[in-house]
Amino acid sequence: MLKITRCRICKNTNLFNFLQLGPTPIPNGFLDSRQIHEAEKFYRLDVLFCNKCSLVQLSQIIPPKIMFQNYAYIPSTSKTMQSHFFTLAKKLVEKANLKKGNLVIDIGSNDGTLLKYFKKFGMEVLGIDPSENLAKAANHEGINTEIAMFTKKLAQRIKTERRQVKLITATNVLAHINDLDDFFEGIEILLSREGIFVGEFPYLPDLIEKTEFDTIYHEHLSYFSATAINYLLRLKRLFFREVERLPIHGGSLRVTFCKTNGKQDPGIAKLINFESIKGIKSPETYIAFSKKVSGLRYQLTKFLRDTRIKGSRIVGYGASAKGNIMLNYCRIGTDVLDYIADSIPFKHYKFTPGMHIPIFPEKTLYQDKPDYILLLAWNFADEIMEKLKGNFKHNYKIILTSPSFKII
Ligand code: JHZ
Repeated sequence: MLKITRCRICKNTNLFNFLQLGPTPIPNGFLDSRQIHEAEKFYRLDVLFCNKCSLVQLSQIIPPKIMFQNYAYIPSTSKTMQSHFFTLAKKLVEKANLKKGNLVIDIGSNDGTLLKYFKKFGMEVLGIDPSENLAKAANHEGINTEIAMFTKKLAQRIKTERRQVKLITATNVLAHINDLDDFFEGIEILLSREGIFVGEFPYLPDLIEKTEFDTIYHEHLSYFSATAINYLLRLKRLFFREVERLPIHGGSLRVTFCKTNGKQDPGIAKLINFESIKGIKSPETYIAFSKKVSGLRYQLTKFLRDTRIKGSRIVGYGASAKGNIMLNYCRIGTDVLDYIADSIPFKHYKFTPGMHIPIFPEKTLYQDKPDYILLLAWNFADEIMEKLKGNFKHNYKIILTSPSFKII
């Protein structure tokens, strides 16, 4: 396990360790009935703040081979992600002035959900993703995918074999990159002069505002603000062209970078100013956040314990990575949740890492009629509650932890 000694963006060595989520298993590491009896690896989750460039980052780095070998995040399983990616593809075809047959590259392409839409719009596509299981599925669906991490070296090979491209996308992957210098040198090599790079990632001020500490996990090495991104780009030969806040994943930021210094979106300066007012550059903000996290744990665990003592039954919904952070940090096990219902067959009849809660198909829930449902995939709250309303004819309550702790 690698421990960082300096900031990933500005190389500052004076980093403030403001939150320790404790020893935690890799949150996408679902276990089968044999593995729950085997020794499990736990890794520290300490969160550092850099007072020079404001990047928030993990202190430890787990080798990608361990993290992504059997990656369990599959965006195509949610309508929310599908419509998000359709809208994004439609918007970018126009914005990047793409013509039929133009090549679009998606870094961290996962199961190819985004690229499928670009293909529908007549583009040639290439995905890059280190997860063998997902890349194989994408190739099977006709989405040409390289099983690799994106590096400067890979960018050089693609440029030689093909050509530079007008559009490179990277959604929910920038936070996963350890060597940002190598990554952006690769972008500079691969992006054509008039090309655009569009990235999306969870937005740090939303994470703080809504106490979304469960989105802090081993694969998310960095937690970006526009301030930190701006600092990073000033060190690169790329220009910060546009910014857009999005509701997806509890609040994300969409950024557009270019190679030429054109007209900058005034929203960038406004957002950096907003972040300064919200205290994104001051350590006190992170000390207060850390206290909010402990407070949320107390509120949730007290409610769950009191509810169980009254004899009510509680189950989880959405076996997500963030859900496993919540369960491990709050020590919520089968003494509280009978099981977790989930829509992804790959997770059915497996167990969650660390707390070993069984995962069953959604239909179990509809037959079982529990009193309370702890929503562990709150990033899809609307979609999930819509589905529950359609399938549940008895009265139950939902326990939400984000944007705040509440029972609905
Ligand atoms: P899931 C994701 O994390 C992916 P995660 C990633 N780690 C990231 O960067 C952050 O967001 C931002 C289930 N579900 O994987 C399916 C239902 O059961 O999207 C999933 O198992 N019924 C790259 O892992 C889980 O919920 C439903 O109707 O926290 C969602 O977890 C729906 C819609 C989902 O989030």
